Amino acid sequence: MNMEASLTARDRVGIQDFVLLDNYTSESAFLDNLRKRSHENLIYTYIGTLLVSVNPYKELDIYSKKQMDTYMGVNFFELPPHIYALADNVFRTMQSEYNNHFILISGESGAGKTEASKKILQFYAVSCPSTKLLNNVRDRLLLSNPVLEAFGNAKTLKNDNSSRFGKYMDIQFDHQGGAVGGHILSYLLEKSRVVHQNHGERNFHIFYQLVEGGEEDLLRWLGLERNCQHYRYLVQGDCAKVSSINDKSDWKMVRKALSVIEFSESDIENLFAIIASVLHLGNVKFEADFKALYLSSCDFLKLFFCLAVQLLGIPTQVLQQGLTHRKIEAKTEEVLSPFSVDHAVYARDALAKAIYGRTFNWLVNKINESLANKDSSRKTVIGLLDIYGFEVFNVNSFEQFCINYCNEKLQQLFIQLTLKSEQEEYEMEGIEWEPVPYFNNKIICDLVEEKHRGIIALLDEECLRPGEATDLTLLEKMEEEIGGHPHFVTHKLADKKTRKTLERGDFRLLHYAGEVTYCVVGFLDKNNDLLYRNGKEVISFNFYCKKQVVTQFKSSLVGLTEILMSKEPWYVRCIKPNEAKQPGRFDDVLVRHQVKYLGLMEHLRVRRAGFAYRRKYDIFLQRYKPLCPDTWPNWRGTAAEGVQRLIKHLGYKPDEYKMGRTKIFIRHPRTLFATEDAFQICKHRLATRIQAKYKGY
Ligand code: AD9
Ligand code: MG
Repeated sequence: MNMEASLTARDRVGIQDFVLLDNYTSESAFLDNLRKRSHENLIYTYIGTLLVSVNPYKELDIYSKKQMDTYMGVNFFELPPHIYALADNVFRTMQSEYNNHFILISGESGAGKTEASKKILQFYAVSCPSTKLLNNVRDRLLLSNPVLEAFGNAKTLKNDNSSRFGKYMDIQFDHQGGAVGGHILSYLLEKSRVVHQNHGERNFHIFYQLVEGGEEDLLRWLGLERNCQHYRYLVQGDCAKVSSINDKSDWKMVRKALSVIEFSESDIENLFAIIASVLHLGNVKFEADFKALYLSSCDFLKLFFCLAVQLLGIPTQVLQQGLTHRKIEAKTEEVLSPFSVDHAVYARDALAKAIYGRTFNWLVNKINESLANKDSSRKTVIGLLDIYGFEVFNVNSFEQFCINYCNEKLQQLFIQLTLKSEQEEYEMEGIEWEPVPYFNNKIICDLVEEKHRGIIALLDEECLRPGEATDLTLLEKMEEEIGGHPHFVTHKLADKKTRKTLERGDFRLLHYAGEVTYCVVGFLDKNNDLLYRNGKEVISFNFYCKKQVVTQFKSSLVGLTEILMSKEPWYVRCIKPNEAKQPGRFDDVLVRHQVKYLGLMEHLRVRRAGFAYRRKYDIFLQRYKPLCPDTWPNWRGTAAEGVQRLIKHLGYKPDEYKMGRTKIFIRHPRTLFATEDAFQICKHRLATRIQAKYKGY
């Protein structure tokens, strides 16, 4: 190709790796490259080994089996960037180094995280060596997705298939690289959606799938009408039908998936009966007369009671009482006091949420049982993290607070692992280094989670003052304790101009990804997640030693961070090109904002100035020593000297590497790939020679 032609091609499709960008400190140049590529449907671009992915909002013909084969076992930078290249690279590193990895997929709501995680899983399912036995595991791993999405995803204003729970999935591999098992951890499901949806949003997909797709017999048995409009819990968002979603065919998929994952027919029946009972429960009405509260009699109620007796083993009378009366413990006796209608509605909704939440956990456990690997020999794992993305709506509540806090934590982990520790490592290893400044969001994480005076601590404290505390006293407490914090503002604290944008019951956080105004109404209640006492008895939960929701969530995120920190990280950063969910539209302002807060420019600078690969001297020497007659078969000096001798023999140029205190640092992956290729050839030769030698025996 002549120079001119290649320039034109580069002009048109941009470059594949931002590290090679001439003007690598310019945000506009970065954006230009992303825009060019995305207009050519080239949605993937690297920053070294990090993958940037721009949501195309249309099906692209790049995920075929043929494409998978193309990427399988090929060095990372030899082919155009692809999520399969990343998946393959992770897999091969795991195989050669026999250690554990995780892929952190991040980006805001609708950016393409869940799709990316599915592509990775599909790649492993197809590309890993398989036997008949493993095929089983493979199918289950793949089919766990539609089931969990049916029960844990929903249409929101941001995304027609928005994840409303966090998911971390370990895929376990044996020595030969076969996928032999898996394990899923789920994080804080947005249960409030079961009883309430904002305008333009839906309940969890499964409800609509059941009503639209459920077989006649099944619906009859469950007493359901084939009409979503009949169910209060399905119509609050006023958009039961969504053009991008086919509930009928999704239902078939879920049914099939459930049987492959080894749910028995009775498990499946019970599962749908519970879903139906939630719908019936939602239609229960209450009427008050002077002294008492009654359940308005209707068919739904009978059906709900009938299912409750069958499934949950709760006698009708207990349930009826639980929904209408509070039990008050006096000194020696218990007294029943009737609810107001509002209280009764609250108790009903709380019960529905609890039933659904329990069912979701049960589902995850069942899936885990089916994915569990029975063989106890040591495995290596690749973890996939796909959580709900950062989101900002017109009105943001407790749920957004938890989701955005979770994203804040993951951003902190990313900073910790890439920008911070990378630079600290150069310093520790004595490698000359010009520090790259970056925004550390620790200040926001602390604001939320600091002991005693962080928002979570204050929220919990208020939850422990029942009867006295309200959402507004929480707001006052926050104003008192953290009023001066640069990332926190309320109506009272704001200057004149900002005040106009805040209501009295609002507080605003300046997150790493932008400002979010939260309405404090409902915070205490949702954090308490209470069932009235009778309600608790009704589904015999062991609720009494329970921690508040957000504190539980905080500790589960600490647990997650520990799991991740023990593994080698890889990153996919997803970008949402426009708010309209449309193909071919690249909104510069929106994308620039994401490039900024995802820390991509800083990451690029560190990559540009830094080293793509590093290994401890002894590990490097152990692997590559056959490549040099001085180090093979045994090297008697120090590992560092051995490595020095080895790379001299291999002809490494001085600017291609640096020798640190304990590790060798290699600037470009291609240097290492060349060494690895030489090693593979050498290994092959050695094996042939050994075979020839022993042939006569
Ligand atoms: V959320 O935080 O769960 O609300 P995600 O998970 O980041 O969000 P998701 O993967 O669900 O977003 O993508 C949103 C939609 O974009 C999908 O339903 C697809 O319609 C579309 N999408 C995303 N990635 C791709 C892709 N690689 N190819 C085609 C895509 N369409
Ligand atoms: Mg998602």
